[in-house]
Amino acid sequence: MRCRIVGAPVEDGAGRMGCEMGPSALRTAGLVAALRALGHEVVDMGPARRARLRALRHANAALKALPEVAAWTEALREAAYQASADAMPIFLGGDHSISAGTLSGVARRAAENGRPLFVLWLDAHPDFHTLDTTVSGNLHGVPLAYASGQPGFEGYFPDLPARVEPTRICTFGLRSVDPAERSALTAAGVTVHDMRAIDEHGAAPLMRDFIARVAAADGLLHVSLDVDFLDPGIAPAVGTMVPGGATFREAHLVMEMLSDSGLVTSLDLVELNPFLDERGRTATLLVDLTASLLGRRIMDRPTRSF
Ligand code: B3U
Ligand code: MN
Ligand code: MN
Repeated sequence: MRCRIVGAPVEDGAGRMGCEMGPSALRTAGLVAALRALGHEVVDMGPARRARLRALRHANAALKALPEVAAWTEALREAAYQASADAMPIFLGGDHSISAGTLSGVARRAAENGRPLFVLWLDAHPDFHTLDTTVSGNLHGVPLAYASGQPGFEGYFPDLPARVEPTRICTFGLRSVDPAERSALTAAGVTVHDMRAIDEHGAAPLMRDFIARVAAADGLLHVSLDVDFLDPGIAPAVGTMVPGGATFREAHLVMEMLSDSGLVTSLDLVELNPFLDERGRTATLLVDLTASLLGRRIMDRPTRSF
């Protein structure tokens, strides 16, 4: 497999600073070497560059950094479209607003190739606010709504070349959902496997069903991994700590099942805030999860010290 690493040092969409250092921390934690050790060709594209800012005014006074996030979306959409031509892009966030760009870029690629695009959204939050419904105004709360064509982004975010069909989205690990998001998710037909469902059924059968759907449709699969999918006890480097997240083994099992499926065509690693990390443990965990996604088996896990 050829992987293209694309840096997205963005923190404008988060409520606090630090995610800009995410790509550096993931590189320091050995992402490139880990993937090469698995036999993959890794091309590090370096950081993407933000597009030009446009003055934007919106009725929702809570919105923060709208021109910045819109400009990053434009740049990352292009970077994602290019990088997905001949490789599996791995986007290093950056806060989750980067997925507005990465998803719209890979969606355009999928549409041009005549393949349905599926999305696995591993996150405590659905990030399904629109510019009108967000209360915090932090734009890492909107990328999934934007990329799936929910209304209200026209004239602010770039026009969508192709939208992600909401019924092909599976959110996994949710445990913090705002009322406006809940009704929009239901109306749009997005699959929701919240933490309660994972507790009750286990991650494996839920993943197996979703993977079977993607395989049956001959789909492409974009995985978006927000650090807060993981329990804060194992992944402290995150701005918003939401208790009750995925365990170490639940998260690895998801990645191992995805690896076995051979279906994943693009990946986001987002919301790592290295300023809040403890001796690099969250960055290291993300590298190990990515290695599991790309073929590292449990019996191959080397001993690590922090
Ligand atoms: N839904 C809330 C909280 C949130 C979303 N994403 C994160 N936090 N990381 C919001 O601000 O929109
Ligand atoms: Mn998120
Ligand atoms: Mn989140």
